[in-house]
Formats: sequence, C-alpha cells, structure tokens
Amino acid sequence: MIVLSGEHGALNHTLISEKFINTREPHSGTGPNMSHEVLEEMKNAVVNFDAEGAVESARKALKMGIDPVEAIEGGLTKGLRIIGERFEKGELFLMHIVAAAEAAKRAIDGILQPEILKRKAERKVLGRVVIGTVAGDIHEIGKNLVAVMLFIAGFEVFDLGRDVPVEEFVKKAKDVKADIVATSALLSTTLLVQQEIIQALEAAGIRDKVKVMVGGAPVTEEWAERIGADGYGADAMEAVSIAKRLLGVE
Ligand code: B12
Repeated sequence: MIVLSGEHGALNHTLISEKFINTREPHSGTGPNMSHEVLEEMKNAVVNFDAEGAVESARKALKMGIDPVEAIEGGLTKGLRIIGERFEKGELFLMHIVAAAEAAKRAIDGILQPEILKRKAERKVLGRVVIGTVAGDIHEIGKNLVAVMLFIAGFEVFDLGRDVPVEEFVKKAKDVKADIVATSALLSTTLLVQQEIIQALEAAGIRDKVKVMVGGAPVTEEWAERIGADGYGADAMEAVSIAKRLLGVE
C-alpha cells in the first residue's frame, strides 16, 4: 500500500500497469475524427468557461475509450493555453482565467483523475518523490497531474501542495529520505525559487542524495541545466520517464 499525501488528505492505492501509462490511443469504436471532436469539445468548454460542458465532454471522452491523460493534455490543457494567451494579450481579465481553471479542475477532479487512479496494478515502489509548486506560486493543475502520474507509475508521492516554502521541500526530503525532489513553477518570477531549492538542498548537505526534477510552463531544458537540476519534463508523461531514468528503474 502506498500513500499519496496531499493537501486534501491521503489516498490509498496500488499501481497502474505500464500498458496504461503508454496507451495514448483510444480503445475501440472511436475513429480518430470522433476522438478529435470530443477533445475539441473539452478545449472549447474551457475556453468558454463552461464547467458543465467540460464535465460532460470529459464523461463522453471516457465513454468513447479516450485515455483520461490524453483528455487532459489534448483537450483541457489546450483550452487553458488559449486562455493564457488571451490574458497575455489583454483580451481577458484574471476572473476569466479563474473561471477557465475552475472548468478544467471540475472535469479533472470529478471525472478524469478518479479514472486515472482506478487503472492501477500492484507493483513494487520505484522510489520516493517529494513534489510541490514553489513559494509564491499557486498554480497547481499541472503539478497535480504530474503527482498523479508518478503515483500510478509506482512512485511514493509526497505532495506538499502549492506556494510551498523552500525549507519545506528540504525538510520533507530529509524526513522521508526522498529519492527525488520535483518542483513546479508557472511564473517567470517563481522560476528562481527552483534554483533556491537546489541551493537549500546543497546547504542542508543532501543534494548528493536526491535527484532534482523541474517543470512548469516557462521551464526549459536550458533553465534546468543552468540551475543544476538533474532533469526537466515538459509534461506529466515525460515527468514519469525522467523520474524512472534518474533512478535507473526504467
Ligand atoms: C490556470 C491559470 C491560473 C489559475 C491557476 C489555478 C490553479 N488552481 O492552478 C489562477 C487563476 C489562480 C492563476 C493565477 C495567476 N496567473 Co496564471 N495561468 C493559468 C493558465 C491559464 C493555465 C495553467 C495551467 O493550469 N495549465 C495546464 C497544466 C496541465 O499545464 P502546466 O501547468 O504547464 O503543467 C504541465 C507541464 O508544465 C508539466 N509540469 C508542471 N509542473 C511540473 C513539475 C515537474 C517536476 C515536471 C517534470 C513537469 C511539470 O507537466 C504538466 C502536465 O502536462 C496559464 C497559461 C499557461 N499557458 O500556462 C496562466 C499563467 C501561468 N498565469 C500567469 C499569471 C501572470 C498569473 C497571475 C500572476 C495573474 C495575476 N495578475 O494575478 C496569477 C499568479 C498567482 C500566483 N501567485 O501564483 C501567466 C504567467 C506569465 C509569466 N511568464 O510569469 C500565464 C502564463 C498566463 C499568461 N500568458 O500571461 N493562473
């Protein structure tokens, strides 16, 4: 039994099969066009701040056999990106991002994430990961997805939540003898905190005992290298393969 600790308590679990993690094609009875259509519906629901629509189209996607991770990445996330771009251009206000994020979260928390967690199979623990969104940053949707994917892949995941002080990452890593510290940052201003966490791990004398993985929309491979992180993942699937590679458990 493994525990995914998070802001909302703990989740008991066993693990998902390798097959599920690698499966990105819909199962049966769905042509690529129909899958594309329902992913478009999910994207549009987020863009139109339509929580009911997001939930409904998420249900529909699962019924059609679309992988729930694909539904998040290929549907909801695309909608959030569009909203982000419009916000940047000054076409939308913060309340619009809040409403779009709420629509995406309702579909993820209510429909897709429970389905991801259901698809699991027993396997030994691959390693311990401490994860969180860095101090000053309250973006959590992507971090949550990474945490869940690591969890179902077989990692023991300690999710510290969002806006997590630097010292908390260090303390938790020490307490649970973490193999990996994974940090998420979505703001150009909070990117720097990823570097501070690495420096704090060094200062605490445990940098050589943990691998550090970084991610979040503005994070790049170059940034990861510059701050001395061990790995960077562009999305939740990559996060899993990098975590496995870092621990040599592929
Ligand atoms: C939703 C959202 C919000 C929501 C967050 C809700 C929540 N509960 O999380 C709310 C409304 C709270 C919000 C607030 C703000 N936001 Co905002 N927000 C977004 C938006 C639209 C989507 C983010 C998202 O959830 N994406 C979907 C997820 C699935 O993707 P993701 O987070 O990138 O995660 C994936 C990968 O990056 C990766 N990953 C993520 N973490 C990790 C970690 C590891 C270790 C690894 C390996 C991989 C990995 O895997 C994930 C899954 O695939 C983005 C736009 C964008 N393009 O990102 C803006 C955006 C990030 N926000 C922005 C801004 C400016 C703000 C505010 C400052 C606005 C304001 N004036 O107050 C505040 C910040 C508050 C704070 N202190 O944090 C800017 C940032 C600009 C910048 N470069 O700094 C963006 C880019 C919008 C824009 N284009 O201007 N926001």
